Amino acid sequence: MNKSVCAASLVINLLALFFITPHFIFAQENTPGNNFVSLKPGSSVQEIVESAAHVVPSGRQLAWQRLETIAFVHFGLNTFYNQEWGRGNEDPGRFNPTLLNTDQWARVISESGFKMLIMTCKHHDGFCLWPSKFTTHTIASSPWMNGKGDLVKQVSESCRKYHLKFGIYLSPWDRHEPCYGNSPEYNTFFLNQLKALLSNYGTVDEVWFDGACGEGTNGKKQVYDWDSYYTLVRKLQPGAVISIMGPDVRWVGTESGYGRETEWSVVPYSSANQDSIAGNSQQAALSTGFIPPGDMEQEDLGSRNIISKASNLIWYPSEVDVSIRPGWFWHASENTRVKPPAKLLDIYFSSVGRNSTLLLNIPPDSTGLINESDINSLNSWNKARESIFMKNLAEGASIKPGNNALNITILTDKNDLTSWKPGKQALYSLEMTLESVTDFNVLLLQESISTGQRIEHFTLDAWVDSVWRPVTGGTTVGYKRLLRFPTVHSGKVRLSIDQSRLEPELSELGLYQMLPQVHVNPSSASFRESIDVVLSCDEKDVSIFYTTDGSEPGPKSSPYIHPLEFKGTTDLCCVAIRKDGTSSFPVRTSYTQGTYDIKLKNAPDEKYSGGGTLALVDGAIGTNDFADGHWIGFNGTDLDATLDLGSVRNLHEFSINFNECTKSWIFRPQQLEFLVSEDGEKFSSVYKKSLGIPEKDSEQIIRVNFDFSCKARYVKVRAINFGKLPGWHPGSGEPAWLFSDEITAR
Ligand code: FUL
Ligand code: CA
Repeated sequence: MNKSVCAASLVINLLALFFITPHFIFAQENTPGNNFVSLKPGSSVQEIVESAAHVVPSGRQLAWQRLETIAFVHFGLNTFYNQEWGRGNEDPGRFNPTLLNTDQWARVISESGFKMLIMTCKHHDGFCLWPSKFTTHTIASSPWMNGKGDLVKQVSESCRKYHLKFGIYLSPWDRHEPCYGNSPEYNTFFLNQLKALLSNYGTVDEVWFDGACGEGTNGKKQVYDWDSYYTLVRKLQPGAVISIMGPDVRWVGTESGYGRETEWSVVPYSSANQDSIAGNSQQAALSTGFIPPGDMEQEDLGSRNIISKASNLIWYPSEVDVSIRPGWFWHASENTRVKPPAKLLDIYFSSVGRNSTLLLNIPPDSTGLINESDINSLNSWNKARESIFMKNLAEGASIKPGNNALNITILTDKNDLTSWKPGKQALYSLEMTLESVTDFNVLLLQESISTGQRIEHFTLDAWVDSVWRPVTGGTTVGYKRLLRFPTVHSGKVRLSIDQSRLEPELSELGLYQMLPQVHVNPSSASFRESIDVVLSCDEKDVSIFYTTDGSEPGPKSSPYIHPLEFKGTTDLCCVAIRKDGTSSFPVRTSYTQGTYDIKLKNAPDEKYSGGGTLALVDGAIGTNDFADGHWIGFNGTDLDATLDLGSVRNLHEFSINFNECTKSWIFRPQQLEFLVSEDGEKFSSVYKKSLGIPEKDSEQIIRVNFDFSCKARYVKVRAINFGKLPGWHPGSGEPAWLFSDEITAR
């Protein structure tokens, strides 16, 4: 996906969220729990904290939270136009998936552990994947199934077949519909579409209203009648949560896949009078200046400090939406950029493991199938989660007496509905002797949220070398908290709840071991004559296997014994396998024989020479520390490098890194260009972009990576220095530094 579009959607999402209406009235129904509380004016902090501890999810919110992982499916005309945001003038004639099979979608999604599928029935381009009666901009005008198909129907049926719940995404922003912007007329149009989707496709469990919103074809801004939309959803699908621009589920505030470490599901709603909101909610929202907790930059949305200033509190849990690819829609060029299983696992720990649900987007391709590359990544991700969470090492532990007669099985029965209360005291610690002395590096905790979210701080210690050593800890737990830490070898642990709003209620506790991890040193490099490569693993009882033919190694592949010596260009793939068969993720590296020659037009600064120009192609990547010896720095001048690959090769991927640290005067280049040539004389440009302007306190590595197929022997990289430091900078007017490392052309 085009970065500026992605950024734009984020900004629009944020902006849109500022105008969300506080719809207490919608939030409140659907018991069992009271998910809203109005605080008495003048309440003490203690009283507010206790009230917060009693706010609980509504029935639909609880059911939704327990799903944990949900798949998002972006599919539509954009898939055929190779774009992210259609303009609304696309030709339905282009919609023609020749192999479409929604059973394949549902099977892949359900086999990957997801519990619901949310379908983009209509995205911003206005194109409907069902034959809507209210517009001709639908699949009925497409060649697919001679215009007789109903994709929403097929998807909903496949979901039922594979035991997936079904959710709908219907974009309020419609760039095709001519009446968009004539507010009452479009609201009726939208309600008609919504009604059709909620009436004809069985049970709907989530309705996802996007925050992205802009002008329609006539340039007018639409005023959405959210109240009517919500009323209709409640009437026709009372079990469905309404998300993002809705009262039940909150957008976490980022599309990166990473939620907050401190994530409260109980957050303030503005100090508004409930009657007036019920009567006239839109105006009330605007006049009270209510700002919803949608902005990720606000790290803390519900701690004591925040709720103590609130007038109303609401159960409003967070959802982390992220795509398995750079874009939300499928693009052929992104088949090689599917997030690898290790990244998906990291996202899982940082979303589900941080008291959120994960909404992972898996966009089918233009043939109408989920692509092999996505399936492979999902399979390994799912296998990894299964093997990590298969054996809870806390199972069978004996509890130190005095802990309110806890039977550990309540916490290890994989059932979040059975739970344990330590008694009246809010602080307590739970000491457990494990069945055996063992290795672990993951802690799982679950609170019984049907009685509220209460834990504010916890720590885990382990008995190592006859003393208690701190292992990990955190703030919130909520529905689920997962923490990773360096491997501990111990047979006794102690969980302490150091701070809690009221007596906490734990439903699950687990200790697990991550997959083994292989380390490869050096990781990808170029060399002149030969190179030695060392493989290792942090665990003792594992064997390492490798291949050099591109295939994924298994226990029958070559075992690693000594450092490997490669004399020619080699692609290496290795895994570590435990005795019980648990395998690490495969690690792939490549070693290119160093016919590389690299010439720089401008000499780098002596202090930041990277130890020679080869530093730019040696496979050792510069870290966040610009002075780590890998980075090559230019003071006021440009990077102008020419690589000679030795012979003409087929190239398909290019990348380069820049270090930016504005406080140390290191700025990104203003412009970057890649050129290629077969003869070293005639170069043609394959990439040219300006890299934008940094934020004031930017400290980051900027990686530019793009795919382009060509034949070339020479690659020229030109990065134009940012120039004079800008007015706001203490060094204003002085020349900026440019720091670069690792150019790849593969
Ligand atoms: C955003 C949209 O603009 C994107 O295209 C995508 O649908 C994402 C889930 O939400 O706001
Ligand atoms: Ca339990």
